[in-house]
Amino acid sequence: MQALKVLLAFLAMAAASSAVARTITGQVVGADGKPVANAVVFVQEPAALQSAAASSPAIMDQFNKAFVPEMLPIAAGTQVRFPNRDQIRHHVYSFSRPKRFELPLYKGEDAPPVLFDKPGVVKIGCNIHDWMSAIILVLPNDRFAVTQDDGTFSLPDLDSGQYTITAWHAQSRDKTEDIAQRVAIAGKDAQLTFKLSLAPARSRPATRGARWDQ
Ligand SMILES: [Cu+2]
Repeated sequence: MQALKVLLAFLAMAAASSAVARTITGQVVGADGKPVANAVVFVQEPAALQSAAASSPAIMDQFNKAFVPEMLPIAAGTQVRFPNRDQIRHHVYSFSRPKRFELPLYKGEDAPPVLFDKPGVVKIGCNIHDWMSAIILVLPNDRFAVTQDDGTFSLPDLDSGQYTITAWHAQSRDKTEDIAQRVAIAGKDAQLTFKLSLAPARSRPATRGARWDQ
């Protein structure tokens, strides 16, 4: 009888804890141990996590002949708008495998939104201004976080279960699957640290804003 009581108490506890969503916090650091900002930490598996209801489109502006932001993480199935806030025309395109598209020369809000339905790295460019570049990181689901200046991140709202979590950065030499970590969430928050090997940042060409390209 005593054993049954203990078992019932344990089951009640397990049920209560599984109903509470948990958070994974942690930090992304470089090979030198210094914090890495603007890394994206995301749930790789299970890929088919329930995402929140389809939200409004994400935005990648063009302003002063640059994409803003230069790195945009989104969940697969999200539409992105590319409003042009310059007084000149841009011609936005990508040749990347997860999404090939082209928005021929346009101004203002004239370009239709683009649907990104496959996970992966989509490099964005402008046909007119070679130095304009950005990345849209299409993730398997909406459980992702971007690291702060101190390299920390917080992935909230995770139910109990097994997850594969990984980290990506525009300059990372590591494949996301090689640095992925398995985590069991069982009624407690979890902590993770990712170490990335970063390539040096590419410097911007000095031609930015030159008259001849208008
Ligand atoms: Cu342009």
